[in-house]
Amino acid sequence: MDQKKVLVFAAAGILVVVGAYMALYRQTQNQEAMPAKPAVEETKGNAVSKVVQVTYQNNTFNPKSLEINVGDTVEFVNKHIATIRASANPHPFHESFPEFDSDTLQPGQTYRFTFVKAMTLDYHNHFNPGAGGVITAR
Ligand SMILES: [Cu+2]
Repeated sequence: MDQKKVLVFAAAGILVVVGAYMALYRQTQNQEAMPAKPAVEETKGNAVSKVVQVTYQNNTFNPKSLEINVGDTVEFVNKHIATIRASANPHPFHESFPEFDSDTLQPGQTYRFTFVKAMTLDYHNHFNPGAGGVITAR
């Protein structure tokens, strides 16, 4: 084998190794680009549905009044020092919209609810019924 052939084989070998490395690298990058959990914005038809946060702290929902689009999700975050429960009015039986109920949320826990129809939801913290809020889905 002369020197020229050796060089050609070496070059071809390097190309194969580099090509394989790049293919693997690209695959890794694609995996990293995959979201670990559902994206905050998800497209449904033409509309973009959002996840909007409502926090609870110092016996207050924030924001107290919230307007969203049908299809949006509201995420309740308990930043309070005590257990809360977001429930539809009226207290104590929540009969205006019982399917909304967050059940018990410990401090730090969250509850997500997706509004699938246009409505106005008046709600409160079941463990402190004077603390309430309103969500309007259009
Ligand atoms: Cu209640």
